[in-house]
Amino acid sequence: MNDMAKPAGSPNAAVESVPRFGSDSMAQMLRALDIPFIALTPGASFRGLHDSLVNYLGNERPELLLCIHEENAVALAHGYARVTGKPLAVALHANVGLMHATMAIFNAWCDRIPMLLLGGVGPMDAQARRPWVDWIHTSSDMAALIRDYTKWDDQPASVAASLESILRGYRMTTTAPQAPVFVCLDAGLQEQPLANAPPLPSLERYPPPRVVDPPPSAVAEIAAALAGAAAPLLLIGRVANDAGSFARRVELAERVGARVITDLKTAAGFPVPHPLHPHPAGIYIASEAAPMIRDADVIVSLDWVDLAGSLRAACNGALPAARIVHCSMDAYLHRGWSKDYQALAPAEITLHADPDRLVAALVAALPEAPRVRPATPAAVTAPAAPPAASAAAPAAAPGDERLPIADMARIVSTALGAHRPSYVRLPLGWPGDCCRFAEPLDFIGFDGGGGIGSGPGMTVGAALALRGSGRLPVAVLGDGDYLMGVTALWTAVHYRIPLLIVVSNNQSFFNDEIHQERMARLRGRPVENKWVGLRMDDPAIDLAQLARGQGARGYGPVRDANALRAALEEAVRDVGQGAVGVIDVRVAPEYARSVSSSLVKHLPHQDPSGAIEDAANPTSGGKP
Ligand SMILES: Cc1ncc(C[n+]2csc(CCOP(=O)(O)OP(=O)(O)O)c2C)c(N)n1
Ligand SMILES: [Mg+2]
Repeated sequence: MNDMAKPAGSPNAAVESVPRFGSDSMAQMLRALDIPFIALTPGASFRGLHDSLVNYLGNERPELLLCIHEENAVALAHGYARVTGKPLAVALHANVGLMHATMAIFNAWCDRIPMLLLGGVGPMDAQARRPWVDWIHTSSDMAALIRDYTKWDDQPASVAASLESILRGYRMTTTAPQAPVFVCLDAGLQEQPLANAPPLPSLERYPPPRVVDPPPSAVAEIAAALAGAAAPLLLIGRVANDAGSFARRVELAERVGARVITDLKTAAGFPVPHPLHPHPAGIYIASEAAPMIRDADVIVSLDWVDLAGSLRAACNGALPAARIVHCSMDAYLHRGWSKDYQALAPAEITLHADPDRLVAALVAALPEAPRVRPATPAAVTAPAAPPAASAAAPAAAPGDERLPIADMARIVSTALGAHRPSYVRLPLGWPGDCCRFAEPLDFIGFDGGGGIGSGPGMTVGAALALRGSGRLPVAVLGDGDYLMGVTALWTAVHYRIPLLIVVSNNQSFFNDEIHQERMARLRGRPVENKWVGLRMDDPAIDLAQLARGQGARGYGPVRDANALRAALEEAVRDVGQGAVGVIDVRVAPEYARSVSSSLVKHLPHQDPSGAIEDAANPTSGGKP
């Protein structure tokens, strides 16, 4: 950490050199693994480890990142790994801290994110327990709370076994398919004095496993299928963020003339402005992109999230005619409790392999000269820059103006375009023409598990990873998401992590207004009641003030285009100088039609056909 970023009061490094307690050795193991940060909300069940990190390692590598809520601590690690592909550690207090963290762990699990979760527990020796509190904060199988959505867990019974567990957990979480792991450290072992510390396992003797390449026979078969295809299609899902892998995907698409679809559940994996990527990414398959699936003769899924659901949605419930290749290691994580593995995907060729290794192997196997590209689809002729915001604001009472969400999106995209924005999060309803991601990290992905409240924490983690990169970390968050995780801002301010949050503030958990409207329509009940129990008004919450209260800069509420432009200009300048900025933008409660219809069509029993068109959304009718 550089001095500018270091808050006052940080202890000096390397206070002692010989481990004297169990947790000194555990901390040393974390440093050996080169884990840069450990996010935490404090708790006595890991007071031994906490002391070792501060007073034995000197609060460096790993450095403590204090979070106000465990959910934010885990979300921070999630955002960090989204950018770097690398795990952070998170320390979680016995029973209650882990309970607070569960939703964020579920999000990270669904998103296949590496992270090393360290719990405190006990002392497991009941004779050593303090009255009351050590008993309510001890459980006999703490990991049971999260076992169904972690890759592995352990509760080692000696200091030496704890070191082995931490190492094993680290290797497992960083091995594909990645997911969080949990090592629960007995408070008694952490605080155990050591006459002779057990030796740290040597990392050279326990290296990470070699990555397995896809079998050459399968590569040859897929390459031949692609080369002979008239209308090949690539579905790019969970893939790596590095520039080389990104460029190889472009190379592959160009060599075989394959069209490409990306989505907003995963990070930017292909340049959206490319002629072979004709339609903007969405959370669901957009109606314009669906014919590409129906018309394809070979489809290659690179770990596409919910392959079966996407294919069915595009084909009105049927399966596409294409021959399908599905390259994913995800099946190794599938369990019974959570159904996040989605419907069973049809695929003539299924490969349990790293999708980027498959792309590299295919590029090597295919002829170099690009094939004649298919005619440029009409949608590609859309302008490179997002269209200007509409001049006319919707009719509203004086003093209660609100921007259409599409206008907010276009103003934000235009204002930030020159500042190398890295979008950490975009809300439902963000128009496709504002998602023209051209490079890795232009967009970082979604939350994995659909758990609201992760936005602020993930943004802080991503911004930490991007600090010093020259990129502007930006998240456009719903007001509900912002409010649930708002105390993550303090962590960003405290550790000098610049970032910009734009709150798409419709003063509502608006997503559910669409559902309530749908229910009312289907049941012939008053649609005008759809907002009851969902609107956050009377009093309106001052979102900018909540930012200022934590030492961040707060702007707004802004209600019109000019005020938004002015706030963005000021915020970009402030964030460039190291600030955490939050702009409260009052937006009209509406989503783009395609998003609204995607949401309602997934209500059970109402649209068995999975048809993409939907008429029942007058709120957004007529809007793009
Ligand atoms: C923890 C959690 N609680 C409830 C939900 C259900 N839910 C899905 S979207 C949503 C509304 C989110 O509100 P906001 O962030 O303001 O976005 P908006 O829909 O208003 O654009 C809710 C409550 C959820 N996904 N996660
Ligand atoms: Mg909202």
